[in-house]
Amino acid sequence: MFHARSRKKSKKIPAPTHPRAPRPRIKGMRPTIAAASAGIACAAVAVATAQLAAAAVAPGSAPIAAIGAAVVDAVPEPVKEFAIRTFGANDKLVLLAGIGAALAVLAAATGVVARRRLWVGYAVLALLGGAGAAAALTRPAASPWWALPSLAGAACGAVVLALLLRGRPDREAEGRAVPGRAVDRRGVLIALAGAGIAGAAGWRLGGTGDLEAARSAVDLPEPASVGPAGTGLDVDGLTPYLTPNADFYRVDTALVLPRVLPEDYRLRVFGRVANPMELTFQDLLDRDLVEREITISCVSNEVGGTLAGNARWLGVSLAELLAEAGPEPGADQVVSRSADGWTAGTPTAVCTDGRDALIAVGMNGEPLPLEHGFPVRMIVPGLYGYVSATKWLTEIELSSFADFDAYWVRRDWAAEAPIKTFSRIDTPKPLKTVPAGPTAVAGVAWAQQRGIARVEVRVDEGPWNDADLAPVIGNDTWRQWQWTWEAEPGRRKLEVRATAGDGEVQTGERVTPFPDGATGWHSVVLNAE
Ligand SMILES: Nc1nc2c(c(=O)[nH]1)N[C@H]1C(S)=C(S)[C@@H](COP(=O)(O)O)O[C@H]1N2
Ligand SMILES: [Mo]
Repeated sequence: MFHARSRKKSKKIPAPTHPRAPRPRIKGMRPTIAAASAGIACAAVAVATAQLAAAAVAPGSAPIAAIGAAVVDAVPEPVKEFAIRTFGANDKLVLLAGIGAALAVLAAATGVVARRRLWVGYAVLALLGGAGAAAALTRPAASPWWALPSLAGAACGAVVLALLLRGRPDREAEGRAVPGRAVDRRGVLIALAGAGIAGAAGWRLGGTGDLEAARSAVDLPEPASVGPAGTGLDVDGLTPYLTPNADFYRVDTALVLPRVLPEDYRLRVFGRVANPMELTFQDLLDRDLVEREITISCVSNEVGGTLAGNARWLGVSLAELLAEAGPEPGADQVVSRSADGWTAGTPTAVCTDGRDALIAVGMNGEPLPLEHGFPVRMIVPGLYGYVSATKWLTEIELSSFADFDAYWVRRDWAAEAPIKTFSRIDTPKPLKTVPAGPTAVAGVAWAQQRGIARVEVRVDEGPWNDADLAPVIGNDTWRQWQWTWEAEPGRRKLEVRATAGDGEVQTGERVTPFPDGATGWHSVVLNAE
């Protein structure tokens, strides 16, 4: 009551302006800014201490990572597609930055309110700490310890809040007409500095240094069986035949890289099998390894998109492993699970039909990069990644399609998803101006398992022209193509289509990636002059 009255009064009777004051101050602005920065400092301390605690528990247990992961799992399909389309490979960064920004705004507002009603500050901290802990505990890989970082962060934030907004609500303390607690401004700076140090330490300790070291220490054995090596065409602007690891597309739901050290690694093969098995990383390396060139691609790839890559994968035959485990009749689904609880479901028949389905440990002559599943992932030629290419693989459970829906199937993507015939123009680029006359048109095409038999290009919906194809080593890799175009001046449209090894001509009907992969011919519009 007293505050309310005094505020009203202050509106009616403006404080006298000192004659020498350079400019009138907006009343209450400075204490408000101080309070907002106190709120941000509290949040920074809370997040930083949580990050530090998470370095000891698991990086995924940090509140921002956990809430982000929960958001990733919960967002409706159209939002996810929009995010991938708009932000591409930066979608994870955008999400984390968004959460950080929302938190900063909330913290500033809370600081302002808490100057007068301290309990609101504690309540918000308790709510956020609880939300972080709940999000962490519901992560598939969580242990009860995963609640700790959020709770520790909230507790530290509360202590800092009490220290920064010390004393009784007191308008005299500000010498202004706006009531509220005095903000310890020096304390705000100290808290921000402390948060910076704790956050940096947490970042470093929770970083990937030990994983990188473990990866460097892996000595991959020579393969017992080496597949043929493809060669590429040499055209400027054409996607290289083998994708370097550093350029390989990355798609997964992991905001924080799952940490799996080779010495701790176990692959469990269980479920509806006669002989459940458990293999260490060394057990895998000790088996006969095969090396094969296989192109993998993502179901979210749009017409003309780049969510595909071709690598030499080194690994254990999945079919051999399954033969030893002995799937029971009716166990028609191989459920693969990652260290962070993501799942894919692959038809057992596909895994055992003689194709090079692999439990992979190597990629282009190196241990798997951390982002591509270190130390062990699955690769199954012919199926989109979400139903076959589990990274950070730790479990293979024999089940049935009737009994289990994997991660994306629960989100209404198709349960079975063979790769659709795809072709793309890499060069020339859209909207480019090219000189009239002979122009190299080139790109890649793929239809894993069936192979690419033919690629055709047409100009302005004229007749189709056969492109030259790179030599082929098998049906599981993409095939580069090139065609020399006698460009005539004007605005031109180039289109490409492929024919798979089984005679199927790529359809021109445009459909979106959801629910089982995009179709349609890729076209490029440009100017010739
Ligand atoms: N653990 C895990 N594995 C995963 C995914 C994932 O989200 N989590 N995404 C899959 C999808 S959708 C694709 S397309 C491929 C991509 O593999 P890459 O990132 O090595 O290119 O990984 C698959 N394996
Ligand atoms: Mo994917």
